[in-house]
Amino acid sequence: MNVKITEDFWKNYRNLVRKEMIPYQWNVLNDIGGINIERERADDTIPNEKSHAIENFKIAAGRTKGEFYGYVFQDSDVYKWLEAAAYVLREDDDEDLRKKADDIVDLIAEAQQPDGYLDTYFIIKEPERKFMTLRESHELYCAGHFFEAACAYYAVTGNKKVLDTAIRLADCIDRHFGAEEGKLHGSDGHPEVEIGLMKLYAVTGEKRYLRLCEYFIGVRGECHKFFAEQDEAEKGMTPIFEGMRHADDTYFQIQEAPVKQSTAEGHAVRQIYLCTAMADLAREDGDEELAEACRRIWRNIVDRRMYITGGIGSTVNGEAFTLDYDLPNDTMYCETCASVGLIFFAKNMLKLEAKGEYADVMERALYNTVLAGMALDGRHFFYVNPLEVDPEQSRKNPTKSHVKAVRPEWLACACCPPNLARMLASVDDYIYMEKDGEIFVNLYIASEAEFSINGEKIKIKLETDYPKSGSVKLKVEKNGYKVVNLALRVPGWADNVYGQIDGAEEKVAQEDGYWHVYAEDKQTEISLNMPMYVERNYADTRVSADVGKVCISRGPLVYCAESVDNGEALQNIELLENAVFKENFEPELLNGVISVRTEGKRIVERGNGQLYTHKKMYDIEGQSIKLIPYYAWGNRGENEMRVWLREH
Ligand code: FUB
Ligand code: ZN
Repeated sequence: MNVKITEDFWKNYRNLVRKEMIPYQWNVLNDIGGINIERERADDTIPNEKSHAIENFKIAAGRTKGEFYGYVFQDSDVYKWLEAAAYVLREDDDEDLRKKADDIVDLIAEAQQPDGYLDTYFIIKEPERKFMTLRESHELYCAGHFFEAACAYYAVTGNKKVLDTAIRLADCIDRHFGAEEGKLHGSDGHPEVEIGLMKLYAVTGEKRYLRLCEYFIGVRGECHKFFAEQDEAEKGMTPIFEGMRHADDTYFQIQEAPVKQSTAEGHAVRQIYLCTAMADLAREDGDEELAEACRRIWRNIVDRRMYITGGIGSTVNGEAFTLDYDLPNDTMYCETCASVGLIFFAKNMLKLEAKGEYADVMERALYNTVLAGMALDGRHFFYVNPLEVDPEQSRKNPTKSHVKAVRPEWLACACCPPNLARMLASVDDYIYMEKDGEIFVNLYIASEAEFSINGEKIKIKLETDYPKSGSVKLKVEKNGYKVVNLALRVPGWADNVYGQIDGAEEKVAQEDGYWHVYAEDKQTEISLNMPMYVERNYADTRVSADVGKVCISRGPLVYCAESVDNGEALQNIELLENAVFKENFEPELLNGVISVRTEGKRIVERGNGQLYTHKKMYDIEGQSIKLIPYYAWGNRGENEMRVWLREH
């Protein structure tokens, strides 16, 4: 499958990745330029002077002398950058970028130890503790990110060195971990290596990597004992990651065997990365029990623990899921990486079974939390994506110090920015899916794609200005005589959908969220019209944070109010139950958005200064309200913002 994006909305993002994110992140990782690195929350122990990520590799390779600096998983920032660079090069070659990426591959290979071991923290700082502190060490987490980068870079450039380095590392891990006697019987406190191993298996066909992935997933239920033994052996030594040792079992995803799990627990990124690998493995192995576990966790997330923006993780404590319907809007976590991970999980669920609802969630997370994770300039990033923010409270209330109102230039814990880069650079991989001889269209992103199915070459031209409108035209072209089966997703948000095939009206019959059609002739034109209206959304009343509130959306985009448009104290503005909404495309606003306006109300304080009184001390006045897409918030300076508004 070969896909080229042609639509402005996404082309802009892709250009941003190529022209801004990749060079900018390169500078950060190389400590070039005076970039201000913010701590992700108020905690003086967080290392925020510099990235040092590439310098760590240079020291490990013996090219320079110095100390390791940064988080123990700093290597993964470089790997994610390399993976993003691979996707950028896939779209269009760029000599300078390829040279930089090749040089990074050389450096990584040089840092690798003769036995295949690779992790700069342990090579530089504590070689005697290699594989001794898996609860905290992130050694396999970093390896997983390297495997992902290596597979992507090898596929695009044919660079054999990167693949060989990855294979040597995988073999080293395989020699050390497994059920056999003499090996380590446990896994990493942060799932990720499993995703990387599945990719390495796909590229190399080496079954040991598949089985190692299976081992790492299966052993989690027994990791408690493994970690306890490692803790015991380490007694008296300085923890690798201060504070992490005492996190509970759900944080490390070791509370039970994943195959038995029913709810999404603990650290959201860890949980979602684990699920991503579980779904991939379940499909590859035809393991129905594991697939069932994936379905249960999926249901729990989507029906009870996910924000309307596709954010996950309700608390900063352990960056974690909490309990059903606990979805506070102002103290939540909603880490950018967690929504990127949710997209990975959704994609693997789709590969397991083609159900439109997986793509619905993919779209929700992508167009809302993931895009909001980055400023429109491609150089500022959120780690945490609130649905409600008051900058003054974030500054002064310690329980909200993680909730930032303006995206920092970089973060000490920099997992999110390069994760965003690799996600946006590879969005073309999420548009279509081939499954059992059928072409599924999951995301409506204008593009040209070529497929080869059962020996037949098929070209698809997808024309649309989505998400501005929901009109989609698919031009299917083929040379042979075989019928092409297509499935167009009918998004969960869409009503009154209608379709046409070669100009003739067709009923859009839906099965599992798809409209299945086929193209017989050499050229077939299929249209799908999904009228986009301004819609109100209400939460289940068990979500106490949203009771009495309404959220506005239009197509896949969730909307929000900012005080720059609506005045301060957004808690006091109210949308009317029978409001009439006006949509207005504003080309100059936030790179061109459709804003939504309506006449609403505002509570106006008329108190006498007393905090509490026996009678209402406010008036209600009319107020014009303006809403913008959530993904674009926080691009006009420090500002209050709310997704859920009171309803009058
Ligand atoms: O532990 C590595 C990364 O740092 C996690 O994935 C993020 O949530 C952040 O904690
Ligand atoms: Zn992150």
